[in-house]
Amino acid sequence: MLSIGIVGLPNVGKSTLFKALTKKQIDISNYPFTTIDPTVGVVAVPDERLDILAKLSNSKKIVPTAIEFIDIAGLIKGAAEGEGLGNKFLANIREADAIAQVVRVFEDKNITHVHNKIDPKSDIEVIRAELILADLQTVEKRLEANARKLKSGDKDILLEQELLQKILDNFQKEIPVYQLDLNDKEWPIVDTLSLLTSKKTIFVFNASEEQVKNGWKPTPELLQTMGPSEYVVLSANFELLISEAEKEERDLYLSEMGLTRSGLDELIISGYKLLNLIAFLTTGEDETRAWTAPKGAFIPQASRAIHTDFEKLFIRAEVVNWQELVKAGSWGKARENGTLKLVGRDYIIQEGDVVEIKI
Ligand SMILES: Nc1nc2c(ncn2[C@@H]2O[C@H](COP(=O)(O)OP(=O)(O)OP(=O)(O)O)[C@@H](O)[C@H]2O)c(=O)[nH]1
Ligand SMILES: [Mg+2]
Repeated sequence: MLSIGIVGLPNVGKSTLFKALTKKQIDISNYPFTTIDPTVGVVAVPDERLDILAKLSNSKKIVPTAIEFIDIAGLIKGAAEGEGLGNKFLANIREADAIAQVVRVFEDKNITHVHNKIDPKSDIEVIRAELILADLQTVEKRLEANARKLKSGDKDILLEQELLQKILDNFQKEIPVYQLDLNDKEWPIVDTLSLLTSKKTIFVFNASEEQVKNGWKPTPELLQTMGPSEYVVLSANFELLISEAEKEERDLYLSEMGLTRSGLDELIISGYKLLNLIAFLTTGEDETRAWTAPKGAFIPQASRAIHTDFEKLFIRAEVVNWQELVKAGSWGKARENGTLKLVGRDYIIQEGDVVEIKI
């Protein structure tokens, strides 16, 4: 399951955001391997296609894909050195696929800001410095371990040492790994290090309702500090409020704010985009379900999401775009009108494909 670790300074609204997210918590029983931990929440990925397809197939249940969010305590200067238990908290997000960094932009005299000043740029830089410091230790350890092996003259180790040195040089300039332009040989090495700064980052600007209504946006200078990443602007308090409201009430609140969907939905969708993921679907009487695959994946690889053996056992699949299936009205009619296709192992799965895998 896709997982996203929430980081940020203390008191910026991380737990408020997390609480709002987990209010959307789905029936965990559909995900038997999820650890039940108060700081880990499994959240359904909003997908209106599921309801439409479920109606068409008369499905007994709907299973959306899910994202796991991990809430950790606020990071402060020195977190990487163990200040404020930072080290322990950072370890909780080492395995996450991405990071959501909550940045405070709302003003509120009653809520202390650790630096007594609302300054998103500086906040981003402080967190970045802490993540870099934590990674620095990892990279230095690997460099040392490799140095001992280097005597054997192994080419792979040599390549790795060069890469590690490049990462260190960039750390000196406060540049996180996700901003580096690395090649296809280098990224797999980076992956073995589980670095915090190699994870793609979504910035979540926690604004007041007023700021959201007025269309608050990061300045060009702030955008530059963030580097290539996704961002969303939301009010964590407002998101918590509407996550507790009934649907009609929620729609009313949203339209009053001039929004078409909630900031949380926006965040989840950004996560998919950031990580280059697509959703494909299966539908039948038992269930209509969404699955996640990397963009550009061949269908056997994508079908691993359904069952790990499917990649090996895959023979062929029937595939139809979900809208075509709805237009046709049934699987059989889509086959007749030619929108449903029989594909082999070389088919690249597309967003919104409805599939039936033959093994
Ligand atoms: N005015 C305002 N207050 C907010 C907003 N979001 C969070 N807060 C308040 O800020 C305080 C801290 O919020 P938390 O969500 O606990 O912050 P946190 O980032 O999890 O803090 P730590 O866990 O200590 O690092 C709470 O009193 C929240 O009610 C917001 O959008 N507007
Ligand atoms: Mg918290």
